[in-house]
Amino acid sequence: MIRKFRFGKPFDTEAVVEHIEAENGIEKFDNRYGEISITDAGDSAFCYRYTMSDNDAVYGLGEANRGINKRGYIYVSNCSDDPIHTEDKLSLYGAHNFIIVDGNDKFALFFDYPSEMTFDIGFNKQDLLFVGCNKYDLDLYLITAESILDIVKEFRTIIGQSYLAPKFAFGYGQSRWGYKNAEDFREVVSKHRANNIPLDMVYMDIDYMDSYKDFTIDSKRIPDFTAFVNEMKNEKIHLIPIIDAGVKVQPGYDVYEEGKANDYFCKREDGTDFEAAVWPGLTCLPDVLNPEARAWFGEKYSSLIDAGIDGFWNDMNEPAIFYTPEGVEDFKQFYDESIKDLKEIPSFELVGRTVGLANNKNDYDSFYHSINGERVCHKDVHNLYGYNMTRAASEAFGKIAPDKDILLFSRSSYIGMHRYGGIWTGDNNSWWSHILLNLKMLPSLNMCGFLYIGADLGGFGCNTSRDLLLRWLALGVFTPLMRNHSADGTRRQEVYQFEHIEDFRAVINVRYRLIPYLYECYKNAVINNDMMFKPLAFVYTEDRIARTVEDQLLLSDELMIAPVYTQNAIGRYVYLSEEMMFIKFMPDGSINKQILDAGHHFIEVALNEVPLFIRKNQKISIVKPARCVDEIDISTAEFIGYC
Ligand code: MIG
Repeated sequence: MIRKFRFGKPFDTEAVVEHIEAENGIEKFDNRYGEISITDAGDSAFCYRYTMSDNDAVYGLGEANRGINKRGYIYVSNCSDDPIHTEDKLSLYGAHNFIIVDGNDKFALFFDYPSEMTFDIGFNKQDLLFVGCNKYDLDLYLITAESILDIVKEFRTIIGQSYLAPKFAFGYGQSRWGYKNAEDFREVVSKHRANNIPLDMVYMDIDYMDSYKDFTIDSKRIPDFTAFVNEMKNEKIHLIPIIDAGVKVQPGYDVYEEGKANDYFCKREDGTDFEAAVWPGLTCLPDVLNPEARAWFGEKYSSLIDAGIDGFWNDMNEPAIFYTPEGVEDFKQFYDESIKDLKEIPSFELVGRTVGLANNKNDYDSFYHSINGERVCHKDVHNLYGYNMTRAASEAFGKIAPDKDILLFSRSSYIGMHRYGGIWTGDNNSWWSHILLNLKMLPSLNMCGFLYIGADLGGFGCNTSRDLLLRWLALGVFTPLMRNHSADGTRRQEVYQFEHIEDFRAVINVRYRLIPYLYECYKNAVINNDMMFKPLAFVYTEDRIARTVEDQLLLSDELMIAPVYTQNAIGRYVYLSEEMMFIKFMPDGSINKQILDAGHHFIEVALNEVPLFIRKNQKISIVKPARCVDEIDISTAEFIGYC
């Protein structure tokens, strides 16, 4: 059952697509599911409190830090461009305000609120679940059902069907910030092909653009873009360009001129265009919350689609800000007043001030959207920007190329964006702990509607290592987006940079053997509002041990995955709640099978093997590997499992 409680005057985020009659929140909220207080006194105007029992678990929050069970920490929904995802971080790129309480009471809450919101889940007080924000304008959805899986399904039903990515998007993708010209891309393709490593996508990061201007190509780097896209097509490669949120301020640049002339950019309080520096220098932000501006910005993708492009990734759409002229002015003043004479350098303050130029709250508080004739301060709708940038593209695709299946994913997101595109989880690092974080986010994202998802395999920041990349790829085999991506300046991490390339081939081949099955699982999850990845706790609800397992997941109805995520390991421990068939994809293409009883086991897994578990009385189909999705031969399918 779903009930919707209204507090104050909420902004319509369009996260929920089903019409549900709103009840007066203050009068009608059922105290069995927590207490709500509202006040006009500034901070924490809205407070929700629920006393958790000892064994209650709390799930959800989509792209968030820490465990699958969120209990024990504090999280803040505030879309942030923060590339260092250490355990202490409260905010990442997304804002997914959906939580599920699983205990004596089973219920879920969706706080449809587009600005900063705090979820303290037993952090300040171990049995207190607290959710709060600074304005009491929101819709709160309360969902109850027999089981947690039913609750998720009910929620997914009201937020609408998830974006369905094309099948080629299940192929392997190679990406790197630093590829600059046609030759760089050609080399990536030819080295994969020459080494017989399957490949479907090559990602184009910001350097393909002319001076980082959206929807332009640097013709010195790629002289004839359409011809190049075609050349790649003939190699069965999809080129996937990046699009950044900010539009370069440059007289004569058509996107800038059009946006300016039509008032399609976000404004300062005085009505002038708000400017913020990102990669191109000063940029304007398309006002994607304004329906007209959104349609205009989306239409801009058509030049690339006309050139044959059929996939995009939207970046920097929190939106990320390196600095604003106003911020620099403040800094100058601080410099003049405090440190010019270098008498007493307040070093901590100097460092803080410098770092604080980027993604500064003052800047987010200082610009405005124009939404259906109303001026709305960005700070009140901050978490909706990436969502609506991606929505802009998706809505335009429906008009520009209705018959084309286009891959689209975003860095920043809010619930609702799941209908328009997928996400990647941003700038992780080449750390072993981030393999596990990648795994933990999968079910949490699925609860919130995001199904086409994946992390930068091998790690974006820092130098990767051969074993880390192999282990991470062995998890990536199962994630819808399987993309190797890394930052400029880090160790090269294309698989052909390492010794014994056959080991990488073995792992990536497993992906291709599973693509028909995986795509089917994914598609069914989209159509039926199901989760593709589930915590063991959602299925083995009566098994106390299974309920706390956080490094294994159920995949669809048939499988369990349990990747190795520690350095120098020869394998790992797994917990089976029921008898399963443990299979191992071996480097020679054979498949080892072994029935394991319920209980604890140590499984040995070498770096070039991929482990997988088939649940009792289930089977899956596998095919022969191919060099790209298009060449997968379905007639080679065979069943494996409990046949
Ligand atoms: O400020 O385009 O998360 O994937 O390679 C960094 C360069 C901007 C951040 C993205 C990353 C991408 C990088 N971008």
